[in-house]
Amino acid sequence: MERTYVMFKPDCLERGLLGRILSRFEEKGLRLVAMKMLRITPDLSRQHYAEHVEKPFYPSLEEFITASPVVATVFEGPEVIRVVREMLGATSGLKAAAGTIRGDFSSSRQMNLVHASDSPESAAREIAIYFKPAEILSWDPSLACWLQAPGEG
Ligand code: FUP
Repeated sequence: MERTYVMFKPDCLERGLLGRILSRFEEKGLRLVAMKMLRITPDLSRQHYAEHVEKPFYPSLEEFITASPVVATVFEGPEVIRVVREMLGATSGLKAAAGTIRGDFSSSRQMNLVHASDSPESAAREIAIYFKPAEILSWDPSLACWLQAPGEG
């Protein structure tokens, strides 16, 4: 069982797409184990995007990510890091395959609606930035037995 950090970015909230996009993860059977709404500050943005802070596009990225609230979540499931990245599609909405979230809803490289961790290391780092351990609620949905056969999870 893996966990991944998934963040619904300001464009997702501004465009009223939070419910529709969150539904895709629920419909897939991924387990929501943490959720909060917050406003990203410039400090938090530099922490989240540490690997991009020196890149030329960073100032514009910071302006975008701090412009409106985000919804921070953690999802749990087998291979969930890869599964969510595949559901999102390529970084740019212009390149993302039709049927993916970005392919269906975004036409931008920056305004690509949702962030998701790209490796177990970044998932651990990002979850720790946004959530205290006590804010992550492990639970067993009653329907779990109809989403996967015994031993598959
Ligand atoms: P991803 O892993 O798909 O979130 O994408 P990256 O880590 O490569 O980029 C982080 C964020 O920077 C992306 F959400 C989009 C943004 N970005 C730009 O705004 N301009 C660029 O040239 C590249 C990335």
